[in-house]
Amino acid sequence: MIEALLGDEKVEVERALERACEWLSDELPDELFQPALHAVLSGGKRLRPLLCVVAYRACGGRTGPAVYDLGAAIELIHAYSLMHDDLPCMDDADLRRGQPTPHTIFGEAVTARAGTALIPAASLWALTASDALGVDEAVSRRIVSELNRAAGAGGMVGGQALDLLGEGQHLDSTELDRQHGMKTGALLTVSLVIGGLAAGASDTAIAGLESFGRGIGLAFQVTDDILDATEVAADLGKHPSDGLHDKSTYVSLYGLEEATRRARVLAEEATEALRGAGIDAPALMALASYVVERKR
Ligand code: GRG
Repeated sequence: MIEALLGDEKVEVERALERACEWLSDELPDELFQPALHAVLSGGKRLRPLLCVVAYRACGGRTGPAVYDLGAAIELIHAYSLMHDDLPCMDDADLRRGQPTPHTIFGEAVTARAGTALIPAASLWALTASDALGVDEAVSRRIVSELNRAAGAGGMVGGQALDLLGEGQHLDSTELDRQHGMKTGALLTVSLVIGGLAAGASDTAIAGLESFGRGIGLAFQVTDDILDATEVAADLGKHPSDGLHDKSTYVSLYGLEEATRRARVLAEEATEALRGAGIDAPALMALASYVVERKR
C-alpha cells in the first residue's frame, strides 16, 4: 500500500537529497562535507520530506522538483540531529540505518562540527526551495521560522534535553508525551505544516495538519519504543538502547499490548482530525498507518 502510493515520491526525495548534497559540497570544507554526506545519504525512511510533499499536494500544491528540495531542507535538520544524537556524549551509538555512525568513521569532533554546519544550511536550502516554488516573501519567512522553531529549544533540541535529563527517572505519561512531542513530534508536524504553507493552505487546513502531525508524532514514538523493546539490531538497523540508558518508555509505562493499542488509537485520531479539517488525502492516511505498522 505505502510502496504503491509513495514509491516514486521516495525516489524524488532521494534525488532532492542528492541536489542538496551537491550544493553542500560547495558550501562546506571537505572535512565537514564528508561526514555530512554520509549522514544525509545513508538511507532512512525519509518520513519528514515525504510528509512535506504529500501535505503540499493534499493542499492543492502543484508538484515539481522544488517541493522535494523543501522536504530535503527538513531532512538536513533530521540528519544533523541523528549525527549529534549518536555521539558518545549523547546516546553513544555506533550503528544507524545498518551502517556505522559518522563519528565512528570521521571522529567525534569533526562529526559534531559537520552536524552543526547542517543547521544553518537547512534554513538556506529551505529559502532557496521556497524561492524556486514562487511562494511570496511572507510565506517564505514563515516556512523558515516554523522550521527553526520546531528544531530549536521549544521543539527538538528542548525535547532531546528533556530526554537526557529523564534518564534513570520514572516519567509519567504527561511528561513522556511532552518530551516526545518536542523531540520527535515537532519536526514531523512542521514537515506537514511547511508543505501546507508552500501550497497556500488555509488556516483551517494548517490547523488540521498540525493536529494530524501531533497525533502521528506520538504514535511514531510509541512504535519506536515498541520496536526498541522487541526487535534486534539486524532488523532495526541500530542497536536497541532504551534499556541501556535506563529511559522511561511507553512500553515501560503501559506494557507492550497497551502501547500497541495506544499507537493505533493515536494514528486513527490523527486521521480523524485531518478529515475534520476537510483534508481527505489517501497518501497522508497511508503514512499514518505506516508510522504504526513499520518494522524499523
Ligand atoms: C543540544 C540537547 C541538544 C540536542 C541537540 C541531538 C539533538 C539536538 C536532537 C536529537 C533529536 C532526536 C534524535 C530525535 C529522535 C528522532 C527520531 C525518532 C529519530 C529516528 O527517526 P526515523 O525513524 O529515522 O525517522 P530514519 O533513519 O528513518 O531517518
